[in-house]
Amino acid sequence: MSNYHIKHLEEYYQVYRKSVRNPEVFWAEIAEEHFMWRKKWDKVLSWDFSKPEIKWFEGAKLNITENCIDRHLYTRGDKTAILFEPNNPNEEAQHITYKQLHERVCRFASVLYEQGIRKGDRVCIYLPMIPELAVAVLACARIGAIHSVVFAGFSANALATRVNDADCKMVITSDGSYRGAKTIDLKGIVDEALKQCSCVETVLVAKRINSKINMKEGRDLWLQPLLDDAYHDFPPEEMNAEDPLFILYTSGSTGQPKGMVHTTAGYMVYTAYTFKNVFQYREEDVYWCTADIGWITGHSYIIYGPLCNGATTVMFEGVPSYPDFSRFWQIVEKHKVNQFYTAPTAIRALAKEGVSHVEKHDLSSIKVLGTVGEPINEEAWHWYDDNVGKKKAPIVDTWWQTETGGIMITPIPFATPTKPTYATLPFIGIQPALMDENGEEISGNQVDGRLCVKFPWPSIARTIWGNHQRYKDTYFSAYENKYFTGDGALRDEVGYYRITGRVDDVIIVSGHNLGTAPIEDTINEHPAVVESAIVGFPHDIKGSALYGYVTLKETGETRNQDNLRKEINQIITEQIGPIAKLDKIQFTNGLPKTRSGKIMRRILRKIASNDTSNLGDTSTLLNPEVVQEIMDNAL
Ligand code: 7RM
Repeated sequence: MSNYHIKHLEEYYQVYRKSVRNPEVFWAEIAEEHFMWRKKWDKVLSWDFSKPEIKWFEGAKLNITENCIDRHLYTRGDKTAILFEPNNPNEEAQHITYKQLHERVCRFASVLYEQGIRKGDRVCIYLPMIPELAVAVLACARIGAIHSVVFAGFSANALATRVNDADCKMVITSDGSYRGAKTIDLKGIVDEALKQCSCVETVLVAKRINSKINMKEGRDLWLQPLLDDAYHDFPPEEMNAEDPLFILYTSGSTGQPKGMVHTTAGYMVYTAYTFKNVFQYREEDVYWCTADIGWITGHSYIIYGPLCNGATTVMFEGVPSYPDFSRFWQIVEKHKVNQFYTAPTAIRALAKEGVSHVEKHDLSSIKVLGTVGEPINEEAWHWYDDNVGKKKAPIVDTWWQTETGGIMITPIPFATPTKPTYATLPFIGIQPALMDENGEEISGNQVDGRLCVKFPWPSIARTIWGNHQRYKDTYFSAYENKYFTGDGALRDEVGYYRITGRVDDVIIVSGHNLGTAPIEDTINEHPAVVESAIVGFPHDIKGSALYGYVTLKETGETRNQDNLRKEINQIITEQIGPIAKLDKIQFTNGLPKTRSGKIMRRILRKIASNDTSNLGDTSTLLNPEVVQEIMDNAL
């Protein structure tokens, strides 16, 4: 029996028990046998959820890129590491071997070094899904700089907030990006953002769309000539186990996004181990995760987890709908993809277009299907199972978070029997708990509650950049001595988990987590607006869409309401990004509030979802009269 590669349900239970009974012995064994260390650890784990402080493999020294690249050079140097599929299907795919990746990462690391970047410096990466993005991430890791990837769909304002929060010295971007038939002026967005950032000294610009852009003298440099002149070998910096590897921002329920900090050794061990088992990756397989590297799924399961296992990982630049809705399946056929990992929102969008697109292509290479990002509804699950997996490929519904670094609750394909809409069982080493309203853990099965985790796992985020107090308040204060996920879940009769969704004020739109607070703040900047509240409502394709209740300064506002709606969505687009636009905007004379002044979102959610038969307890409402008015005018 190998603890590293689990193949049967019996094995899962055995290894799981071992991992829970003696976590330190278990994780030390995994770490020892499957990774390269410059120096071994002195202590496997120390933790205290009340501070909170969590350390794994303390005293160890390593570099994650040595594990992701260098160690494969002799055994699989000519194997494709990254398989790049461009936006335009007529542009040739690129097969970047482990040897080539090594050289590209070394050259990029040399450039960073030449430009004054040192261990511990923060580098913001704002790039489309092109090879330079993966190379830049790995180059930072190689020299020990902390990367902060910002999804290239975010607006200038959102970018500026993140650059400033992490105090980044450098931004890496491109002249532009392709998105289906459109191009996006990324460099223009960076220029706009950097008007608000004084910390950035250098901007490296990759060429992608060959557009004419403005290069700011003394700050902006074209990347390619620097790479051409750079040294092709760069020794990996020796990092401590708990040195930060990256910061990745996730939206919170109030204001500022949270810069989740992930550290080196534990993150590496856990993402590699989960990747191997959750996707049952075998040496000759081609693995494809459709996420963007701007999200945690891309960090852990396009870059670090796959490369640590010497896998071939596909990087797709485009969108599922270009040139038409068969693109995903055309790519699966073309590259003979064996593991395919995507989000429910993509599955629903594709299902809506009918099965003809799927049927045109040979998908027989597919062995495992994955889903992540939000609860998958039963209909989408079956569509995926029937039409993509042809009922032969198990679906791994993987529940996890930016904060958890790696997959937490998931089936292990061919071992765990799947059940539609259930993420099923905790992964090895994960100890979930369901909590009731009184803060007590609920035991037994067929129960539901708030999902917590009782014991640390190697890839848990260690802090929020620059704000440890907020880290403590958000994740470790709701329940004593437990990590609180913010999600609700139920546990069925055999102990399978089904995640029911967020219990806080984050709404997941098309797989993107959007905090309601920053959107409301933005709307409230409009001169005609008094206040606003955003809630989610069910949407066929996006999973959830945004419904805004907006109170205007002058009741009986004489201006054209449709124009106002356009203006509101316009400022949202400018300040946050088009993903945060509201599908519905209802103008109100007031918002239902509790006596302590908190908007009762529960009621607004029910009205938005057209589910007003029972509004629940409204006795704490200060202004019950507005509820009727809002119901009467609901959209
Ligand atoms: C990986 C990722 C985290 C939130 C999480 C959940 C929701 C993610 C599932 C899911 C039901 C799933 N990170 N979520 N996966 N809900 N089933 N399989 O998505 O930080 O961006 O989002 O996403 O609410 O708390 S994330």
